[in-house]
Amino acid sequence: MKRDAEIFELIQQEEKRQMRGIELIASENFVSPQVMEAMGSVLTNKYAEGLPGKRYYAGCEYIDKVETLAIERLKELFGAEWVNVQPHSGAQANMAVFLACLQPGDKILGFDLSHGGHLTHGSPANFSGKMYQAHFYGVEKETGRINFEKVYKQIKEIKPKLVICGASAYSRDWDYELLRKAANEVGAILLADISHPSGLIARGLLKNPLKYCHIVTSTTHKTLRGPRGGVIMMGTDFENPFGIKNSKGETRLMSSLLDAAVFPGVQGGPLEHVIAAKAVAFQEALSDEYVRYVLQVQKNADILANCLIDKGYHIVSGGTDNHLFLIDLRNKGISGKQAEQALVQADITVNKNMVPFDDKPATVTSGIRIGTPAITTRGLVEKDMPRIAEWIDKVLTNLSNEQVIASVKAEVNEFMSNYPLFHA
Ligand code: DSN
Repeated sequence: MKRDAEIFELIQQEEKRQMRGIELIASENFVSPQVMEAMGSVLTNKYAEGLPGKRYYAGCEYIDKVETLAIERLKELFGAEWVNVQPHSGAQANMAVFLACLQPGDKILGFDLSHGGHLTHGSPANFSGKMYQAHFYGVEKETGRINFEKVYKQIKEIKPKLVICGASAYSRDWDYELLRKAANEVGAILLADISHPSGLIARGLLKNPLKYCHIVTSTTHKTLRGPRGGVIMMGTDFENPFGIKNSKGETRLMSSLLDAAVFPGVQGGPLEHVIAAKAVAFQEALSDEYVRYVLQVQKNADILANCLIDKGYHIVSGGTDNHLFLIDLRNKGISGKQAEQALVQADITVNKNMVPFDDKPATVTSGIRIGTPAITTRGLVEKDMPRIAEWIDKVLTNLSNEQVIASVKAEVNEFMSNYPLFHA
């Protein structure tokens, strides 16, 4: 068959784009060659609806071993007692949890999207806000941080059926213990969506919610550095203390309700090539090299945030505990959209992002989000952060000066030509 020159040419162009730029989108990363090899394997040819040992299709003897390895490695990585590795994405992992635990119209309480939360935590634009009665908590105006005592009180007042913690743009750690205390007092289920910091949590750099939350979801492609996808995990809350029933009205263990919510609830056949790549990434994440990697991600984020503070930028909450931070650009008189557009001209990729109490719409925003997982995978370390801050500042203070932006782009391209996509 004739090779599809058009598509492969575009893939090559995308590879060049990734190679020449500084990737600061906090949710992106570069996978290892073996993760990519597993994703591009013959496993994509196989249907395997069901779970290992309980499939609706024949010929799953190798697939079963692959998925079992993914399950075992993920359990070890987070200290989980039960996991499901089939969700195609973080959004679908969350959807499965909602389907298993809630009835339409039930109250949920999540972190406000405009303060750093996620669409699937109750946004009116998402199924979670359309099908359930969504309430929100946010950060304090003065500190840019969540006041967990206040959230505790909100849980007691609202009495939601599900409390969601976790964010896509929050740079501080979470008080899972206090949230669980409040959840227990009102009989709520506590879900942590750790999609962003999961790699740092896995290797002990941040608190592990599996100790306190009934259910934990994550994507696998951010700090965890695996293929695009999702997972669901549980620590010890198997008993279904809430007496949730399945579609036949029978009380079931939470784990089997969640399995059934993934398939046949919200998905069909699992992507076994992606599950194989997840297994490879989980094994990588169990290695000593990966501990060094996540430590470096955290150090790079801290140093980059401080270099930008020194240049007069306002970092929401004053810094970071994890892999990312938000810059509130209002004191610089520019919007997130302008900043994003100018930086990408210099091959520095960030995303515009709402900041807490933003007065601009989501299509414009007053901020940008910056993360270090991808540049750290390429091999950048502490000494490189001042230079990146210098380039960012140069672009943002010369927004309409094409010559200055072109000179930064040339320096960025020259600098990044020294680094492979995946620094082993
Ligand atoms: N789009 C992801 C992020 O950038 O954080 C969240 O789904």
